[in-house]
Amino acid sequence: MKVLLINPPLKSSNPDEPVPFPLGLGYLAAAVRDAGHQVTLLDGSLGLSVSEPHEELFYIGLSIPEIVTRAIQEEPEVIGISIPFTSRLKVSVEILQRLKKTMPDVPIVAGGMHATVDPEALLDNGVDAVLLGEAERSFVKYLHDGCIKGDLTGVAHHWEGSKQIRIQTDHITDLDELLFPARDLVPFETYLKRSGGRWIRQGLKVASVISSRGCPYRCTFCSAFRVAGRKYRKRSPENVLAEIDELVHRYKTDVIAFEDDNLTADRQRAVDLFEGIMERFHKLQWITPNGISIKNLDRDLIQLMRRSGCRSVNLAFESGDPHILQEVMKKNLDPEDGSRVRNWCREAGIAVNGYFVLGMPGETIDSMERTRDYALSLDLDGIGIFIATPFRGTELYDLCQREGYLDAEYARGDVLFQSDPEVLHKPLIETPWLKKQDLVAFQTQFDTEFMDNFLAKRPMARIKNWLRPIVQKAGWGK
Ligand code: B12
Ligand code: SF4
Repeated sequence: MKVLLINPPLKSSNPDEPVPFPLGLGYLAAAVRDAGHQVTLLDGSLGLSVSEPHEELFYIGLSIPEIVTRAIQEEPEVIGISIPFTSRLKVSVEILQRLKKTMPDVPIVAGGMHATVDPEALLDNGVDAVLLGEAERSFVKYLHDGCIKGDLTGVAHHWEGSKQIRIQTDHITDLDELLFPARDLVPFETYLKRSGGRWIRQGLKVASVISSRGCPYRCTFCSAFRVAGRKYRKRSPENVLAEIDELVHRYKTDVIAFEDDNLTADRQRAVDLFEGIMERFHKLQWITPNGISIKNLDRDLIQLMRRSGCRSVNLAFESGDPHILQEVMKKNLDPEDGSRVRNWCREAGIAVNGYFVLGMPGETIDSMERTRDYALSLDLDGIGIFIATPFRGTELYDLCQREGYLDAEYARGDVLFQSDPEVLHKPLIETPWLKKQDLVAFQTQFDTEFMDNFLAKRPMARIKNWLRPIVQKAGWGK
């Protein structure tokens, strides 16, 4: 069969946003090709960045008419569209409705994180089937038998006038059985050219790798378990090293970005993997942009990480308020744990970027001040301060809906409104303890204070920051 896989365009406040290779579609394409089908991967996020009138965000990627034209040229028998983020649902729905109009006989299948947690909305908007969760196996089965025959689980589709949803009952147990993502189906060098600059120097070639799936923890704002489950499944170090080998030798990658949900949940596997990297790839650097669990780090492991090329870690500190951290976020973490790990990283020479979330239910100005003071005390090398977003499929969403904390329009369930990236950029929770405008003002002030503090302690960074607008204006460094 001729299968066309589409990754939708994205929106970002940064026109130079690094565009990552869509790993999920890469895994899927490899599995489908191996089953004898002809696959094309059309990445709609590879393209120009365009600022749109009256919008705060830049549109990054191909326009919808361009995507439709390319799709028609491919003459596919099945189209698959990936919806990993809620923020890409709106544009995905626009694309698939146009495709349905132009090619009404071609079945459209959706998958990815948002599709998994909200399949009904997609069925209402023109999708023929949604494959829920991991889909390397189910997509191959679907292409063979459709939704009805066989033993397909993890699917949502229309059946005899109503929607039928069969949840995914099994995950792939041996991840080494999976083929490496089909990076050869795309101009992979283009991603590498646009990959630096986020948490690592611009100009370095960064490629993402997932070395394990699943996370046993239960953070209330997280939906990762809806696709990958709570059971930690890991690839063998040899299997991961073979993929890194391909990235280093075939694609000349400088940096590996591990995007695992929980890279070091199995300590011995982590040790074997890092020792393998140290022995085989002397110049390779690696980072953890998705965050790495503070709970699963110790001094010896951190020292080994540094020796094996780890240059920076992103740590999910989340909050400096013990109540918010433990009772509201259910992080099973103490701020003290974070400070200790931060010190071990400093000792080892690993830079630390910190993630924080403000505005969870129960958050007050006082608790946010505790978080800000905590963050400043950590003397971080970089920071991401996020406003809590109640994504579907999370405990946070259910709690806010139950308690009436959700923004009224967001709660109404209008799919296009709910998934508008402009909307998702703003606070969507209002509680008796904290007003939205106070939350936004605090976030801005926190960001400024962090930057002032950071620049005061780092003279070189101060000079670079001062030169940046001049360099940008002159067009150097591009
Ligand atoms: C890597 C990653 C990123 C990377 C890059 C992702 C990419 N390639 O585009 C970066 C750093 C850019 C990123 C950014 C963000 N991320 Co992120 N990210 C992830 C992470 C850790 C892993 C995704 C991944 O590669 N998984 C591995 C592959 C194998 O799995 P997969 O993509 O799900 O694909 C499988 C299935 O879903 C399915 N599938 C996928 N596509 C399709 C298509 C079809 C047709 C079918 C049938 C099946 C199918 O089959 C695949 C193979 O099994 C996930 C957590 C997670 N575990 O999902 C969060 C996650 C997806 N991110 C999340 C969020 C919130 C964000 C940000 C909004 C964070 C922020 N505040 O800035 C931004 C938004 C980016 C944007 N502008 O749109 C949330 C999403 C919540 C939501 N509903 O939107 C997640 C779930 C994390 C969480 N803790 O909740 N992210
Ligand atoms: S540790 Fe990370 S992946 Fe695991 S539940 Fe918490 S946020 Fe999700």
